[in-house]
Amino acid sequence: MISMKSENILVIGANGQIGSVLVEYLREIYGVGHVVASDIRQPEIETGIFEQLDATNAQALAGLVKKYKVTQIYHLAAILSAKGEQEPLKTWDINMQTYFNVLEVARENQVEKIFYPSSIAVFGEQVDTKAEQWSYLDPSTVYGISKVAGENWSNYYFKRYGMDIRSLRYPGIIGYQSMPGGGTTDYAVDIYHKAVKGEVFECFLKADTTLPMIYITDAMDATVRLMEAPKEKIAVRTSYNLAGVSFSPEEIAASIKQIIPDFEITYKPDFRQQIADSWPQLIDDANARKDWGWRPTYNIEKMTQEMIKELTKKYE
Ligand code: AKB
Repeated sequence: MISMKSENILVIGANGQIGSVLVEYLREIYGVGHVVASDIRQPEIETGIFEQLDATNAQALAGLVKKYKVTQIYHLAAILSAKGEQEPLKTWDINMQTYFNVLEVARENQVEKIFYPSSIAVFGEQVDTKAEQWSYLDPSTVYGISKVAGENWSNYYFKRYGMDIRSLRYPGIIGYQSMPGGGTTDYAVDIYHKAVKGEVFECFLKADTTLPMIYITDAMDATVRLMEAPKEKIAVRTSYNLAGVSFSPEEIAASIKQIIPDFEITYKPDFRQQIADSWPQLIDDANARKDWGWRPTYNIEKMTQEMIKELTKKYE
């Protein structure tokens, strides 16, 4: 059930893999004039209100929140796991500074709800195969460390100031609309583009590296479902585990071969293998299912069919 109350939503990091799809999804629900897209870069095409914003600049952020009487912020700007390892301290500064700005500007301006994306990168070596909601968090990347810190700050602002902050630990997100950048799960989008273009795909992970992933449609549904759930249903104020499908490069390649039989994959693992090895293979999302009715609808076959169908149209 979507609330009938009028919302003014600010999406930070709107040009990224999740942001570019989420903005359109939110505009369909809340109306084009009620969703302000913002990013440090100009978008290729503007489909509604866009504001250039460097989220490390708290004053500029406060200006937008006041200008548009913002009631909800989706804070999607972050440097991801693989890219973050190139410049650990810069990644920490950017990921944390932008989030502190969001928290403080939201507190000072009575923003009603915040969405904070966390990640399966919060888990580390202590989790063997399956991550439970309350598994130990010992992340191996600076991105993961920043997400654990962000989760705890969310909980702190909830407890101390009563702020309604909601969060999901996203697995790798697979979608045809946009490209990811700087993540360890990025291969699982790139592989479809190469397959549809008839190119050989060189995978930077080993054939049997199973990781948790989710199809973009399920990810959008989970995000808005969480944000629209009645406040009293949100029992986890750090971040909810979220599961879609888990698969390895050889499994996704096999599903592509069902449709494109001459598709070829080769393997050349790089530094991202170590990051992937530190992550769980499976996620237990029982709390999300119980608290606000989450259910994924895509398995690997359905996802592959849709990816190939949509990308074929794109490259025609
Ligand atoms: C990454 O690979 O860094 C992201 C993530 C799982 O958070 N896609």
